[in-house]
Order: sequence, then C-alpha cells, then structure tokens
Amino acid sequence: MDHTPINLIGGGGHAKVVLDAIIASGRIAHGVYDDDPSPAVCTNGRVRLLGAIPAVLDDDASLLIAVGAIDARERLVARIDPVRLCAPVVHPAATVSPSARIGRGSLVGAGAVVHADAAVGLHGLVNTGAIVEHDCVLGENVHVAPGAVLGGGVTVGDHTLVGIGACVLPGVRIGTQCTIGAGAVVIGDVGDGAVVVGNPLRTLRS
Ligand code: JB3
Repeated sequence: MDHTPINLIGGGGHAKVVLDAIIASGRIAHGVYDDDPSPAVCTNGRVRLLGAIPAVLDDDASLLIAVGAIDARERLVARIDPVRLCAPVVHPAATVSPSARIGRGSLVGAGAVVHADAAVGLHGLVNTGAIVEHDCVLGENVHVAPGAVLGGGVTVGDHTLVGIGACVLPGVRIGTQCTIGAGAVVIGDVGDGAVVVGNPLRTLRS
C-alpha cells in the first residue's frame, strides 16, 4: 500500500468519487487544486483546497487528475511529470486481476472489473461498474465511463472516452482522441479522432 498523500486536481463531482475511493482504500487525500475558490468536493470538509491549479504541477504529494472531461484531462496530462503521479487508486469494491497492469495516476472505481492481462495506461479512468476484459490494452488518459464494457483484447488509444454503457466487441481497435457515445455498440475498428454513436453505430466525425 502506498501511503503517500494524494493531491487531487479538480474538485467537482468526479473528485467526490475519487475522494471516496482514496478513503475507502485506506489512503490519504491531502488536498485539492481548483481554480474555483469553492469547489464542490471541499464543501463537506473532508479535504481542503490548496489553491488554484498551478502552471506546473510539480508537487511533493502525489497527484491524480480528478476532472472528468477528457479534453480538460488531456490538457492537464501535459502539465504533469509522470513521476509525480500517485500509485493507482483502486476502490476496494473493484476487482482487478493480479495479472492486470494499472498505470500511475489511474482510478479503478467501485464495482469496476479489470480482468487478466489487461493494461490500463497512465491517468486511466475505469469508472464505476465498467468492465475491461482480459487482454485489453488502454493507452494514456482513457476514460471507460460507468457501465461501459470492453470485450476481450480491445485496444483503446490515448485520450479516448468510451461513454456510459457503451459496448465494444472483442478484439476491436479504437484510436486516439475518440469519443464513443453513451450506449454505443462498437462492432468494428474506429480510427483516430472519430466520434461514433448509437446502435447501429453512426459516425458523426471520422
Ligand atoms: O458521470 C459521472 C459518473 N461523472 C462525471 C465525470 C466523469 O465528469 C460527472 O458527473 C461530471 O460530468 C464530470 O465530473 P467533473 O469533471 O468533476 O465535473 P464538475 O462537477 O463540473 O467539476 C469540474 C471541476 O474541475 C470544477 O471544480 C472545475 O473548476 C475544475 N476544473 C479545473 N480545470 C475544470 C478544469 N473543469 C473543466 N470542465 N475543465 C477544466 O479545464
């Protein structure tokens, strides 16, 4: 267990989920950076505001990006030296295979499952109840939103969002900076930067 205190970047709704996971897993949240002087996660007094988000996130504590929006997360990723990232936060109600690899700065939320030989990159976000099946490979800053399911051997490129409740069939390859809409059913490969939605799948941007 890594007992280094964690500083969150962003203090809104997603930070509440991150904070619960940190506390439930027996770790310590030291504080929150947010440009909002009164971020939501600080209102119940469980964690204190450290100040605005610094230009360079170079911190004695370990860091975890606790903003949900994938584009905002991507901008923050560029400002953090990976050596500053906290060990992955895994909610005790998540299931992670001993053979899975979870990158630093990642969150695996309550009820999520990461199966055998799967790999989650730096700043990964496997949100509440999401399933990352065996042998999946997720790049940096991939968000698998609540209830989304990646079948076995799926690959997902950096800075891609797989929306709430989406399903991705086994072996599908999804590119970088994609958006997979909520509830989408992805049966074939998706190129870099694409936005796809629905079932049957429609491409809004290729
Ligand atoms: O649906 C679920 C389970 N979670 C959502 C999550 C993935 O994304 C959640 O419901 C929200 O839709 C969203 O959570 P998040 O990012 O915590 O959103 P919000 O409650 O609006 O708080 C964002 C916090 O991050 C605010 O305190 C902002 O001041 C701060 N922040 C700092 N930099 C930023 C940025 N927010 C955004 N959007 N963009 C920034 O660059």
